[in-house]
Amino acid sequence: MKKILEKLEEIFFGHVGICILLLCVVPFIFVSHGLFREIEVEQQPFDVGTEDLIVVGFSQLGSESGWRTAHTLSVQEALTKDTGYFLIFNNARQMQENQIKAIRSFISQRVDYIVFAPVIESGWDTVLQEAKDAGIPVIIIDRMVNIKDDSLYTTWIGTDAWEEGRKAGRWLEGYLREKNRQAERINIVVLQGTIGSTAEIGRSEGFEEIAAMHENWRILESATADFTAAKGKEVMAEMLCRYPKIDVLVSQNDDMTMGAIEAMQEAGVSFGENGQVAVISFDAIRDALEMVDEGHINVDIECNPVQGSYIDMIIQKLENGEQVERSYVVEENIFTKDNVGRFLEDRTY
Ligand code: GZL
Ligand code: ZN
Repeated sequence: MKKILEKLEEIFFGHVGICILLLCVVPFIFVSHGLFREIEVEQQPFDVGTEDLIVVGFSQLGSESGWRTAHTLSVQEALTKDTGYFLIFNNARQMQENQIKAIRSFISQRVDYIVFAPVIESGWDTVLQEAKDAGIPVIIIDRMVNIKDDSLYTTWIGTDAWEEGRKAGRWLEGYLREKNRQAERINIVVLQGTIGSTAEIGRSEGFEEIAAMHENWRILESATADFTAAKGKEVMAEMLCRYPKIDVLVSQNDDMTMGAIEAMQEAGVSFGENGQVAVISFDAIRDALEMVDEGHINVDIECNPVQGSYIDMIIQKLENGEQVERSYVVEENIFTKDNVGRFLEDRTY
């Protein structure tokens, strides 16, 4: 948008020419040239040119989990009119085609930056090439893309999903040592997130890397529950029917863990600190940390959703013509009953 205004400024001198043009002619030109194509993207009709705001199109992958809600909030709180931004937000409801449509609409609206959290890693080469051809920088956030030409995005902000998976494996090693069960056969089931998403790939591979060092660990089954509580309950209920003895549940986000806990309660299977099934979860959202504190979840591997401020810092650098890193990995913790208490009170998400 800013680029069009600068162009118009070149053609007509003085503000009057612009105002007259904007008020009566420009909308017609845009509509007749299809620049404002009808799109199912939730967008506020942004006030063209009255303030010098940086227009950012944000394609969020969904609203599937408590973590995602916190992630969206952190972006919306960082990119406000007060901080100099006009944010166009789209929720893709965990469907890649909705994200591609949203990115295309941002391109046709000539936003200044595109920010997006890719639902899965594959399938982005074409639309990111279109953004590059339009000269719009792309900032990837949270999950990662798997593309041929890495120049199609400017930078990535996120978390180390592989390290999160390894942390889960290392915690289990310590837990079994403590219980003197290192040599016992350990039956493990895994609730995976969206298959092909960075979080699922990293957490699966990271945990399996540690599990491969213990031939007495048996991963009975890994199945996706798409990061939602409802699917988590459904898949866990099936696993409880299929496997008479489950020693460990590895659930790749807290929402699926909450669903799985309901399934275990309904099946009369004990879990958590003194239960039959040790529960390993990921995300560390507040509700789950309370369950760590109560001993219902043994350990929660944090994935930090507070990433919005990184976008603001990066865009400011780019606006000033400064170099930015190729990636920004946010800090994260691991919570057990021993340390969760001191984090609970001021946990905002
Ligand atoms: C992790 C993020 C995952 C969370 C889930 O980086 O992509 O997506 O772990 C969310 O809660 O659905
Ligand atoms: Zn409780």
